Amino acid sequence: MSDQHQKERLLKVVVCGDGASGKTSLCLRFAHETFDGDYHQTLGLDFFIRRIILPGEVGVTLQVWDVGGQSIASSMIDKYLHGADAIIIVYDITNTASFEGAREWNESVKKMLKNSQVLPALALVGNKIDLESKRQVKMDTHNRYAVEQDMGSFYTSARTGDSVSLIFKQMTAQVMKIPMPKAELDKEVVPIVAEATANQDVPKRGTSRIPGQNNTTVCNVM
Ligand SMILES: Nc1nc2c(ncn2[C@@H]2O[C@H](COP(=O)(O)OP(=O)(O)O)[C@@H](O)[C@H]2O)c(=O)[nH]1
Ligand SMILES: [Mg+2]
Repeated sequence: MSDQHQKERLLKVVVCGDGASGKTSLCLRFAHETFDGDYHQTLGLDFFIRRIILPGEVGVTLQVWDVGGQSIASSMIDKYLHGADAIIIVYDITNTASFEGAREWNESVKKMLKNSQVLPALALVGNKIDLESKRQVKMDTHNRYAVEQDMGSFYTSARTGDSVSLIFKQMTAQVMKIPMPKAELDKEVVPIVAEATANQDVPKRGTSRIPGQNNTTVCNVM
């Protein structure tokens, strides 16, 4: 039941992983519904903000911290991670080294948080699934690592937008301990289909979804 007087929550979500894995693109897709095919290295830190509505009309504002890939070696990293409610570790499925980078990020994050009283929710994100034909990191490798490390597991494309808002909704629901109906989550998940690499046009978002089922009254991203 919704509580009219419930205070609106502000959550801190930190997005990290190796450079060029698609962190900024995922943040831009989530916060502004845009995609930029050019690479602009993130120096230090960027911020994005977006409000989402979870089941029960619970409004949550997400402050997303987009951490530059080189920050893993920076003395600022523990400050960036401090107080995070959720940490999203991104790698590029077409780049094995970036998966190794994701493991290193996870180990660093866990080391830094070992004395924290409340542990943030953790997620492993394999990005660039629109480039399925160039995949280097096996799904089995990803899945086993996510289970072993007790991380949420996602496959996304910042280019097409597939499953991007799913990460943020599901992680927020986990932090807020709000059950997400399976039917709602299923609407966000798009089957992984290889795309012809000759076509460089950005595919229309959601073209593989069932027509008329993109919008939800239960869980909206605003
Ligand atoms: N094909 C494809 N390219 C992507 C995707 N996400 C990011 N990119 C591209 O990968 C490069 C690095 O992305 P960026 O978001 O800057 O990576 P970051 O360094 O992790 O922030 C850019 O050229 C993006 O356009 C994706 O899902 N699919
Ligand atoms: Mg970046």
